[in-house]
Amino acid sequence: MIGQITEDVWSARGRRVVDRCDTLGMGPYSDMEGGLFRPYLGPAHHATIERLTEWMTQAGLSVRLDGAGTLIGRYEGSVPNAPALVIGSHIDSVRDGGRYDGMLGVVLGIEAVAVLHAESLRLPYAIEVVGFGDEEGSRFPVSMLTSRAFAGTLGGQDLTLCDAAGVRLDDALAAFGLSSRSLPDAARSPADLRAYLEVHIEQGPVLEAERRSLGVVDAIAGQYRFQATVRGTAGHAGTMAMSLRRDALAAAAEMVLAIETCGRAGPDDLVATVGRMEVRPGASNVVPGEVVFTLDIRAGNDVVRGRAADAVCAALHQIARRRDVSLDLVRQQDLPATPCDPSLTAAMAAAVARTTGAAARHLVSGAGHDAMVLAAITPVSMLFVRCAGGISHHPDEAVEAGDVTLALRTLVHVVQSLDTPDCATRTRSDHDD
Ligand code: HGY
Ligand code: MN
Ligand code: MN
Repeated sequence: MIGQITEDVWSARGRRVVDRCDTLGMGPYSDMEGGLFRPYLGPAHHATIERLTEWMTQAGLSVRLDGAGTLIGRYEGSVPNAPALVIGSHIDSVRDGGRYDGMLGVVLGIEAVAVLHAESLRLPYAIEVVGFGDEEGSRFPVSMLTSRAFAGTLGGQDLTLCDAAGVRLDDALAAFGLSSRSLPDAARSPADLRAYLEVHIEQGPVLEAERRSLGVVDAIAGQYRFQATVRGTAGHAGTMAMSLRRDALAAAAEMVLAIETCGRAGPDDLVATVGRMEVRPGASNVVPGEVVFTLDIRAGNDVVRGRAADAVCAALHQIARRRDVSLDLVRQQDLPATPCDPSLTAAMAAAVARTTGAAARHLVSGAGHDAMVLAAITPVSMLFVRCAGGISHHPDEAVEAGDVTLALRTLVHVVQSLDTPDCATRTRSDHDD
């Protein structure tokens, strides 16, 4: 076990995690001026991998890039080829996003290994710190591409998927020095892995409202992604009589309100969102002929989510019929609600209690995470860190260094506690951090 580490050293390490996330929150680690946008396989992704490789190497990790572009740092254990403990999150971001969503879990994982490395401590299993390149789906229409490649659940991914600029996924992989043929090589065997731990900002208001630094995640809400295409008739804004119009945007607008009504009709954890809409031809003096919009439906319970999706689909088709427009509604993704592993979560909760002095707050995550994909091949647990105002997917996303320090101490504690056969039941109260 690690020796006595002073409060100052822990605080300095927590501070460094925050500073590193801040460093990566701007150019060249962002592909947008004046904010953060780090899409999968873009120049910022490449620059970020280079910087993370530098920090991983300093922390004693040997680094590689897998076939999907996931960065993997490995810290060998004392028992060769024992199943590895994986710690990680995603390094991509939404457009004009925050500096800590995803990246905090990767940089904090590196710092946890740096603590062990500084003590020349080797556990009886390897530790891998991973940075998934696409969790948000902010470039291509589907999300979790790289953790699904890692979990071997990518299936016959449509490599002809295009980003907004019309660049195909397989061409983007090639431009990054990867090949679509190498995607399957990223798949890991469940036998290789011991567990997956992800530290992530809460992206919600609960921990702040209850004045808590940390929380543990019992389950992650399931999510659907749809793409809706509404087609009417484009026409001259000055001469097309209102009574003759098949206005695709007016129909889509009514559909968005119907989606909101369905979302509000369910339990609090049911949410329905239209995040992006394209209006074509998009001229001020042309009645819109076609509208494409995204639809995101989530709930902690898959029955509730399924019923809500059915209600939304029925409502949208009814609006299309009444307005004599066509509606093409394609479900692009279905990520089931995912429980976290109970014994790992108990170990995480015990570590939170030890580092914070208070019983851990258990939460359901409304946000999706790579952990829901990794759960297909290994037990997963998530640790939430308070974020200011619960704000996320926004440049005002913020964390307190003190909370990050507590998260680091908790993670290091859990990592060490997993070497006991019954890690869930034994709290290692007699141990230094
Ligand atoms: O959409 C989500 O929940 C995650 O931020 N990708
Ligand atoms: Mn996100
Ligand atoms: Mn995230």
